Amino acid sequence: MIAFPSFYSSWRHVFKLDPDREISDEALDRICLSGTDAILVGGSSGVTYDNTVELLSRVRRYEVPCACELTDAASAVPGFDGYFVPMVLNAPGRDWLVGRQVEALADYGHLMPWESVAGEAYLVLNPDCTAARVTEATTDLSPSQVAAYAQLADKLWRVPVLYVEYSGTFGDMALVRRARQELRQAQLFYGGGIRTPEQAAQAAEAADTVVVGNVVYDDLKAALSTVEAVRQRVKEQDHVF
Ligand code: 1GP
Repeated sequence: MIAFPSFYSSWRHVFKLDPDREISDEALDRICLSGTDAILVGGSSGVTYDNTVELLSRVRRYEVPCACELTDAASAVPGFDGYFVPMVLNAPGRDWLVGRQVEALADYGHLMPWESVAGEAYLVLNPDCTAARVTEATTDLSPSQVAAYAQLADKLWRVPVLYVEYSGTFGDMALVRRARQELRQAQLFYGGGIRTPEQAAQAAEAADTVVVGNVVYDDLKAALSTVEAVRQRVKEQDHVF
C-alpha cells in the first residue's frame, strides 16, 4: 500500500461510536483516553443531526481525532476532523453504491470540506448485520470475488479506503488478507466482532486499520484491551519489516 497523507492514514486502531446508543461520561472518558488513534462516529440506523452533534461535542472535550461516517446528508454535522462517505460495493442496486451520494451532493456538494473527505468502499460480509439488511448486500462472496471488488475499489476507482465490514461477528481473516493483497493505494479498514485482544491482534495483522464498535457498549474493559493489542501487533510487524 502506498500511503498518501490524509487525516486517517496513521490510524491503526479506531473506536466506532454510534450516536444512537447511550454511553456514560465515564465510559466515554476511558474510550477517549485509551490511546486509540481516533473516534469514528456513525451507525446504520437512528443517526440524526441532533444525536451526532451531541456525541461530537462530548468527544471534543478530548484531544483524540474524531471523524464522521456520512450515511445520510441529514446528519452531516460540521466540525469533525474528517468525513468518510460510504459506498457499498456489494449492494445489488445503485442506491447504496452511488444513488444516495449523488442526491446528497446535488444539494450539499458545494458545502463539502473536500480536503477532509474520503470515499469509503464497503464490502459488507456478515449477512445478519444491520448494514447488510438495510443495503440488501450480497454477502456470500468467494475469495476471487472479494479480490475482484478490492481491485475495483483500489485500481479502477482509486477509492482511498476499502472497509471490510463484518459488524457483529468476527470475520474470515483469510478473506480480509485476500482483499489486502490487491491493494496498491487504498487503506484497508476491518471491523466486526472484535471482543478480545487476540482478535484485535489478528485483525491488525490482516488489515491496516482495526475498527472496534459493539464491545464498547457491552464490555468496556474488553474494548479497552484491544487498543494495546493492536499497538503491540503493529510494533511487532514494524520490527519484522
Ligand atoms: C461496525 O465495523 C464496525 O461498523 C465494528 O464492528 O460493532 O462488531 O465491533 P463491531
